[in-house]
This record gives sequence, C-alpha cells and structure tokens, in this order.
Amino acid sequence: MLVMGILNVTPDSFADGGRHNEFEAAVARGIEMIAEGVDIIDVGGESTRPGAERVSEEEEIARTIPVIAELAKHGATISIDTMRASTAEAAIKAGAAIINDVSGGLADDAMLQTAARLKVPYIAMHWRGQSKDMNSKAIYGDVVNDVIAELNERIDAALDAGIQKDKLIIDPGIGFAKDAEHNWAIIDAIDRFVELGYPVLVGASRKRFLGGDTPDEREQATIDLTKRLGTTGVWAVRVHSVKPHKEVLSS
Ligand code: PMM
Repeated sequence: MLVMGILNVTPDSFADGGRHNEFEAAVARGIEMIAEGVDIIDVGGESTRPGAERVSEEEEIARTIPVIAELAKHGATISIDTMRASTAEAAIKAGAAIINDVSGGLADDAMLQTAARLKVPYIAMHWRGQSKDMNSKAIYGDVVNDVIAELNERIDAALDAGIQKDKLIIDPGIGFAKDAEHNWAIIDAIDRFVELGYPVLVGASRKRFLGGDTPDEREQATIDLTKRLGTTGVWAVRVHSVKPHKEVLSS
C-alpha cells in the first residue's frame, strides 16, 4: 500500500504567515517527506475542513504552483489536491503527475474533460457539496450502498468524459458529508470499494471520527488504521505524518 503525504499550503498550516515563509516551510516539509520514503506528495492550497470558506483561484495557484515546481525538481511524485480544472492544469504543467479532486468532478464542469485531455491519473472522491455546509448533507439510507452508488455515477461521468479506466482512482471521502458512524461503516466495508475494480485511496488522517480532542491525539488511531487497511487491498492512504505509516506497513 502506498503512502500519500499531505502538504497543505495554507496559512493555518504554517503559522508565521507570509507567502515566502509559507513556500519555504512547505518545500522543507516536502523534502523531509521524500527522505521519509513518501510515495506521493499531495499538495493543496484550499482547506476542505467542515465549515471552510473557499479561496480564490489566484490564491490557490499562488500557494501551490511554486511548491510543486520546486518539489518536482527533487524527484517527488506529486498530486494536486484541487476542485478547479485551471489549478489542476497549472499543477500538471509545473510537474504534478496526479489530479486529486475531492469533488469527483462536481465542483467544476471543466474538470473531467481537463483530466481526460491531460491523460494523468485522476482521483474521484465521494462528495456531496462544498465544505461550508456539508455536515447537513450527512443523511443516508445505507451509507455504504449510497456512497458506492454515488461514486459509480462519478466513475461513469469520468469515463464518459474520456478518462481512461486505468487512470481512474476512487476515494470514499471519509469525513465529507459523513458523521462518525458513517465513516466507520465505510471503513468496515472497505472491501466493497476495492471490489469496484479501481485503486482505492482512503483519507482518514487525524479526522474527528477517530476520537480524541486534538489532531495530535488522533495520530495513533490514524497509524492503527493504516495498519488495518494495509491488508485490505486499499491502494494508498493519505496521511499527515509519513514515517510512522511507512514503518507500520513494513513491520
Ligand atoms: N481529505 C481532505 C483533503 N483532501 N483528498 C482525498 N482524496 N481524500 C480525502 O479524504 C481528503 C482529500 C481533508 O483533510 P485535511 O484537511 O486533513 O487535508
């Protein structure tokens, strides 16, 4: 199973602020992740936490593209975490290899066709709407069946847009319009997602459903989950700390 390291280039991730500090700190963390054996670095410039407001396209591009260009020089495989086709295209031009779209093509009408034209792997996550009010959309009959049905619609849309089957990766969208019991139900049934026949990415790192009052307190639960997912056929986990995950997977 691969380890995708999270590199959020947002002011709240690098506390002392300022564009240059943000760039330096992000590149330093990226280089550290490479040394720790990361398989993919997921660079994002827009927070998708519950309640988060959107950032402008200009801001997203200004945050992410210089970091991608620099880390590509260090030989990293980079994904761009964006809902915007324009940002995705700029990132691929700058050296990113994979598009990670938490909206599965729903946020930007141009995204699926752009991914098809660029012929790069495309991660389609299960999503029901922007983070600002997604918690109110956590209503399911059978969460596993419903998420699979909605993901299948995104798979069909991606294939219709011309994305090649072997370029498509799926993600159940842990924490996106889902409460704790939904997230656990999905994790308990992760083999049903693997059976769909596409590589499966799981992004559960330090999310609230893991318990604990702070993200740090959720770290051990995240590592335990990686160990558990390591035997399920899941393709990759998207995590904040790389080293403990590489270690637990090789132990
Ligand atoms: N979660 C977040 C951001 N991007 N991308 C994918 N594919 N899957 C996820 O679960 C996912 C994502 C939000 O988490 P963060 O705020 O800790 O980065």
